[in-house]
Amino acid sequence: MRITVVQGDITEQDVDAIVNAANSTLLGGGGVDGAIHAAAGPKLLRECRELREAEYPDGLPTGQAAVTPAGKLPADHVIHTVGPNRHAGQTDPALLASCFRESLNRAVQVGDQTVAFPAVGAGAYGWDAEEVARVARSVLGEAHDGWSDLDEVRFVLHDAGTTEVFRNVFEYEG
Ligand code: AR6
Repeated sequence: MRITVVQGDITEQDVDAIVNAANSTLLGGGGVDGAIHAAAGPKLLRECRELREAEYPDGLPTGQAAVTPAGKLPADHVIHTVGPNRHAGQTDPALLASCFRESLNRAVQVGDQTVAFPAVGAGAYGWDAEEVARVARSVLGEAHDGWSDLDEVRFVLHDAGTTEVFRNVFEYEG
């Protein structure tokens, strides 16, 4: 599995799946979630509503991940995951690790081989970008069924500062 770090807009990535830093409603929001829904068009919101009604009537729990088609995006799927909200007292990094792990498990389940992640948790939910990068790196060091089928995990960071933080953690610290 190749791990790459790029600066850019995750909605433009030509990968099999992009991960959305969603909230438990699955009905959209600000940040990367808003950008993904805006670029994907109303079909994505319809898919999210159906998923919510069929499988998560009480909302997608923190640390879990669920897949929908990607509407107008170049990707095939959007994998929605809900990071822990530090501002709501969810400060356990194990929940953040679970977001990365479960997103990759979902990708493998639907046969996706290239997956792009944003800095889940590093915006509205209040996590330090370096901690997010370290948690992600640690999860990628785990071995799970099917993960060897993944070709590329790409971290797509919106701003130069966060990109630098991820580059340092992944490229210089291994
Ligand atoms: N491409 C890549 N990264 C982006 C993009 C983009 N187009 N837009 C923003 N980011 P956030 P969270 C970065 O707040 O902290 C939403 O309202 C951004 O700079 O999107 O997990 C949800 O609905 C930051 O580094 O996600 C939830 O309610 C990173 O994406 C809540 O925010 C994550 O920031 C989730 O908060």
